[in-house]
Amino acid sequence: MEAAVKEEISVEDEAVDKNIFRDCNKIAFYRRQKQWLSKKSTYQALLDSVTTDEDSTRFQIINEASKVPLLAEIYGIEGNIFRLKINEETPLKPRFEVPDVLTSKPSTVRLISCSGDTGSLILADGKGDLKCHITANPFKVDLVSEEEVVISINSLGQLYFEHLQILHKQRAAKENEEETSVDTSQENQEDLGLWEEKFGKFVDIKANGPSSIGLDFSLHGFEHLYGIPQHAESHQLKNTGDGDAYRLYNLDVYGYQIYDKMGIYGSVPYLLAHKLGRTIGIFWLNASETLVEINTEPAVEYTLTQMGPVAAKQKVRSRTHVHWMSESGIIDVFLLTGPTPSDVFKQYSHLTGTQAMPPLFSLGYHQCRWNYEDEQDVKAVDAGFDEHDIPYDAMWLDIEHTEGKRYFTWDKNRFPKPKRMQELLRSKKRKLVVISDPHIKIDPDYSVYVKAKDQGFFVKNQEGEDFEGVCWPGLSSYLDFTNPKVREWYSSLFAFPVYQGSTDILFLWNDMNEPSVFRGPEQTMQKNAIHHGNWEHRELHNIYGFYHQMATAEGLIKRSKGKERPFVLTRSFFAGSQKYGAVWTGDNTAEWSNLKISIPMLLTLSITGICFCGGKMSPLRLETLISLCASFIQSGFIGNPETELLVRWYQAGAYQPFFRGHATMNTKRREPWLFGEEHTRLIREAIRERYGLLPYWYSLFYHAHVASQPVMRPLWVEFPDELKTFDMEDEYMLGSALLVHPVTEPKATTVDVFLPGSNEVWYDYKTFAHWEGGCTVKIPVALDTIPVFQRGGSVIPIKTTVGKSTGWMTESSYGLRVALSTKGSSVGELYLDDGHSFQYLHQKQFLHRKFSFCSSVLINSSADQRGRYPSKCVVEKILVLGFRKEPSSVTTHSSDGKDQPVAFTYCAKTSTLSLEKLSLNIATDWEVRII
Ligand code: NBV
Repeated sequence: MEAAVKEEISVEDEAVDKNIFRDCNKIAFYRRQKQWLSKKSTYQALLDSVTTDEDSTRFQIINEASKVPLLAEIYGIEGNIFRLKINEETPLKPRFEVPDVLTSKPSTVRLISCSGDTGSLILADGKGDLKCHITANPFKVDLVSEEEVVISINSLGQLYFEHLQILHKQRAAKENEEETSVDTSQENQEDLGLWEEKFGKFVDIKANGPSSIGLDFSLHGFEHLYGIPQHAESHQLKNTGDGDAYRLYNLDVYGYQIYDKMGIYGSVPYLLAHKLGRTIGIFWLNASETLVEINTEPAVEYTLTQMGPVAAKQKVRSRTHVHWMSESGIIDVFLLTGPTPSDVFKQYSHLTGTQAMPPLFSLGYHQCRWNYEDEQDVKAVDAGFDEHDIPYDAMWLDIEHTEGKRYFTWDKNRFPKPKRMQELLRSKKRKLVVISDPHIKIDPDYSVYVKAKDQGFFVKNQEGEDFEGVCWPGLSSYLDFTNPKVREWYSSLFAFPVYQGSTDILFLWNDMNEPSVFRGPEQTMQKNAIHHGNWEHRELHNIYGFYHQMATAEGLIKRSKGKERPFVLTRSFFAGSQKYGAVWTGDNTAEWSNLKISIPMLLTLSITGICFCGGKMSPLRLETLISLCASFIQSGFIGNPETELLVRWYQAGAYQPFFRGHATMNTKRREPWLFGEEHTRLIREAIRERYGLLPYWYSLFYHAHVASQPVMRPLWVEFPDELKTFDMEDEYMLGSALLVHPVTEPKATTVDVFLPGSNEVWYDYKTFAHWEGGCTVKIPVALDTIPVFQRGGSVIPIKTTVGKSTGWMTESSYGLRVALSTKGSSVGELYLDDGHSFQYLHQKQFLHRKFSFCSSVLINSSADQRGRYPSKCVVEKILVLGFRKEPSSVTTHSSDGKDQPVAFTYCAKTSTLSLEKLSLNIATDWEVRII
């Protein structure tokens, strides 16, 4: 069976077969909504039905044709957020409302109704300037700030709500009894897929009939929209044409096509819009298949000629219409009103949570392959890193490490003593990460299967039996992670005595959790499979992977009795997945274009809360290209472009939040030292640069964790007033201090780097050359160049020596890179804790320091007095960039009043002051005075 499964899924296939997947026109609810909307049937709010309580304001909405009442609820939520819910007032049975994504019941603020005229209602939150204007007929909601409409809801009349119905046959029978005729005109139109929808050989029988919903939002003055991952698309969302929409439907798309709006592994139904002076967000909380259309109407200027002799001009602002359509559930939408990008990030994480604080090791380099053959192989690769002086933190094992893809087991021949292997890694201060997929092999001798089956923990089919589908182990059943009991049980499987052969250095990787079902429709689960609570899979498809990662992360926390931070990488995700770990971008292709698109894809994930994200380096089909390149060399071509791609991928990866090398099965080995000495050196350099910057990375993650700010940031987030940055996606910021422009073109000799900000100054990270902001500079690049620039005004903490892994660097000294602003000042931070436990949270065992440079004095002071962490580490080096004149003396001044002179070197050519051999404890207050 296993061989058959491998044959079925050819891992060498070149391009994705798009016929396996549906486009909009093959999606029945899309066709239905389009057809119905063309009839322009309107909804009316019945404002005499308004009721208000502590939490919300409610009123009925009625469609002029169907007359079935809907109930609208408007909530004001703390932090300038509005929530609009629309559901059927009396549905035949409850409709699905997404649980577990909101971190808690959002704290509401009471909305006060101000006077509106008879056909309208105005709600205000009583504090700020925000108001909600509800117009009765046709129903429309305007969100107003400072007397200006920011967002209009349903101004295009695209509100759409399919009411749950009795199956028409039953209804006909019932109504026959009552001797009335039934209008079956709609039901007869097979292509509307009301009760049954065909796609290829698959038929989706819909027990609840059509249940789709839709609504439009007009964003006034906004032309730049971002978000709604996951698509292999540009960072700025594009307008969608006819029959085209961004699809949110989690799918296993091997070798996905780029610049395409088809849904891939994960979905975050959350979109941001930005214009000069304002950023907003729309979070559409729905876990069923969702489509998003985007349409920008540019600004227009009318000349009014009837105004008399002087022609008057009237300007109509540009606006972008966003049309959301979901297959099922209710309308539950949050409007995040900003006004700054940072406010929107806070508002979103107030709802869905912030990035989990990762264990420090997980920010290092990860070495993966499908598969490392056996213990001996692991040992050899591990030794290879030391031999070549390349740091790495975690070794990864793919599906072949198990006994026939039975997760939580070990192949006895390949890995006879998994604990011994882990002890070896532990002795090197490294970790092991193993894969655990959600499908469970149907095998009466496999205890995980038997226990899950006995307890009824699998997703069910229509007949009420366990759903069965084919995946890596052959015929499998799928755990129903939407059931809290299943999650609890699954998490208990990670307990050390239960997961035989596991130790506390073993962490997890969740793959195939879209879920991937090999012979299923679109390679996933039938929509009418049944989950806990009798919900159809269609209602919650997009949240399945979220729950898998949640259960895994909880398992790792539980096995440590609540003490240790988990690390779990997931392929599928939903809004809020950031609380459980990291995400990667799946099975990409080894082409330059794929390297290039990894940047916008990660930027999009980052601004939608998922800060811990990374691409896949040395992706699946690199092997093909490498063999090709060998023939190039033989036929006399100079250079080795394909190895060049590998190097560039490492260099880009070193500056992305999650940094892992991976390779597919049947490929030649691809460890960093297998491409000749020069390339080994370049890869070593890139990885070592990453390790040198770990204090900065870790501090950024802390900031993401406590203050919701993304680690990897599009330029527009840092420079929201600079129009030119709004569509930039070939460069980005790491925090607010580093600008990175990875080389993503073959044989590049220069890259054009835009350095934003008219009052900014930027320093080349390596040469210290500097430029004023607001210009594009041509930077010469060789194969060892990673174009990185430090922003004037920032202080970056680094490690001065790099060890074999993060574990070897705990005690090593710090350096501070002080880059002066045009005003000669700068600030920065360092966050530090034990790197693995929750003591930073429960016992406040952390150190948060602030560095500020002003009037030639650098001060190290506490940024958070609550934290304590005994660190003996010292600051050993300080580099001041942009220091205009050679100092006459430099002294350190400690908190006990002692002054000490410091030796320094000054380079007038680069305006760089360098202080070395310092011994200033990182944890105490001190000053460095430059005279
Ligand atoms: O588990 C095998 C692979 C894994 O290496 C890869 O990273 C995942 O994205 N997995 C997909 C399944 C195989 C896909 C062909």
